[in-house]
Amino acid sequence: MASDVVPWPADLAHAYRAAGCWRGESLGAQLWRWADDHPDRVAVADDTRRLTYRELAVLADRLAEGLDRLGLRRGDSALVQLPNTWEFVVVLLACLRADVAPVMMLPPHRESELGAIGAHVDARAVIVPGMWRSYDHEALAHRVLPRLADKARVLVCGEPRREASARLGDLLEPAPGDDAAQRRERLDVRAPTGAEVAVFLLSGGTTAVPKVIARTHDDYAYNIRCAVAACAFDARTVYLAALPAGHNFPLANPGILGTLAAGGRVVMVGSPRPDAVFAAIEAERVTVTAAVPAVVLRWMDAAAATRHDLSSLRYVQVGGSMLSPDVAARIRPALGCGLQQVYGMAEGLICYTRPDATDEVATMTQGAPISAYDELLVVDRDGTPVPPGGIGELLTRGPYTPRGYYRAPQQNAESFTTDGWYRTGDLVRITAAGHVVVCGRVKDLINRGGEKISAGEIEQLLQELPEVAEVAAVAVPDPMVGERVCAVVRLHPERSLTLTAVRAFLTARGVAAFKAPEHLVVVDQLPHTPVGKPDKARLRALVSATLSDA
Ligand code: OOB
Repeated sequence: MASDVVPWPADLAHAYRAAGCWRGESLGAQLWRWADDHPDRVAVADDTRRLTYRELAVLADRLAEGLDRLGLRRGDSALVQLPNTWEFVVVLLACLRADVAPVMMLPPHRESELGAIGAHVDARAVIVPGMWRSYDHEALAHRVLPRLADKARVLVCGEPRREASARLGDLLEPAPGDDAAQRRERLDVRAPTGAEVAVFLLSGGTTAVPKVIARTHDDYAYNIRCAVAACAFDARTVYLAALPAGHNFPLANPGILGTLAAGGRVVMVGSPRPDAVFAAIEAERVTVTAAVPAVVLRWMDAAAATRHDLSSLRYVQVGGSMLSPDVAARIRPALGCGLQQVYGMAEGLICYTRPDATDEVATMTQGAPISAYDELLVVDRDGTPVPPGGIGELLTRGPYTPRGYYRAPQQNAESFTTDGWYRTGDLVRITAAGHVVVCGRVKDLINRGGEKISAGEIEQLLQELPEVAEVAAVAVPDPMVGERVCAVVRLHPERSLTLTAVRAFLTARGVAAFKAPEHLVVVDQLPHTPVGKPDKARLRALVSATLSDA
């Protein structure tokens, strides 16, 4: 595995260790430190179960050995596609204890995503919920098995319907003579080093060649510590995970792992719908939660009429896509809590406005980096640094921003400079006080309510349609979700195509539903750039003119 992960240069790795950023301790080993410190405190709750820190550690260890019995070995990986439930947290920690890297898939992903990513990482297992929202994830998992490693297994959280699947509940049961202390020792002995892969995150806008980010124990643990400090999480923190837990934001910024590291309580809720979220806030006295702008807008609309008591909520953290200053300013009046803006990415860099920020900073900026070792550089199209305060593409490096994607040398040549800077594809300016303001982007993706959709992926798929001569996918601004996908197509002579047909085709190809175009514009000619690529700027103008006429 090691050679597939681009390492930090040796001198920097040494410096990060010397500075105490990287401690050489696995994330799994930390679990027992937390459990020893406060065994009886509630660590995780959902609407079916509450687990203390000690129960969580015992269950995670049991499952870690269960994964071993299923044939998963140190250094293997497993696709994890679970909704926000207590089991998600147990599975995550079991993987970290077993040195099996979880690949953080999302519940809407289908064959296309699970297959491509599972093949890319050579996954040894798929961990799914069985039935979830009327969809059979167990059947989905079995369909993708042929693309995964030899003898890969399906593990079902719930009641499996096929004999070949393993049942998560069975692996959580104590075996005769179950001895937590001995098991803990057995697992401690095989604990990974800091440099090994802890989790695989998916990059926003996964392309045909999946962009998978290997986060090491050292780098992720450091990221989590810095996020906890920047957000002042502590033992009194009650964090509600309402966004899909596999995203870097709710997973570790500070999210689930940061709350546990701080000794607080994590509350898992299966949907970001206002009714579910408000009920959980009231029931658990939630103090902080995270949302993308599209979700916080729904909460704000619903809050006026709610009968639930939201008074425990101190902050809502908002990030993942553009938040307008106007919406930002309405959060406190609508929800009765403060706003913390977050600008971050699965690739590493995380910025926050701090809890004690002035209203102006909290509403107008996306905050400052969490580590003094984060390097930020704003450059123009030629890669030349712009003058202070100027707008340009943000490049970044640092102790928790890996130097390349996993097994993707060609993609890396594009996405990273030769001296290791990650090209975020975001247009930003940095204020005199050091706060980042996101102004736009140069990368070709569509940000639909925080879910990133690669234009290239949609174009490649739609090009398979026999009716389509040429296609471009562009973002259409939307007041609720920020952006929606619009497919602009030139058809072969005498052919026709409807939006319904486009969407049905993508469903049949096993593509996550959130990626399907919500607008279709048929044109006689696509505008091109001088090098012959579809001219996205002109296309966006054309689409907004066409749709506003309609
Ligand atoms: C988060 O992570 P990803 O990997 O899904 O997406 C990263 C991209 C950024 O490059 C940027 O284009 C966009 O999402 N983004 C924002 C933003 N935060 C992220 N665009 C405008 N304003 C913001 N505040 O989205 C993510 C990961 C960790 C924490 C928070 C968000």
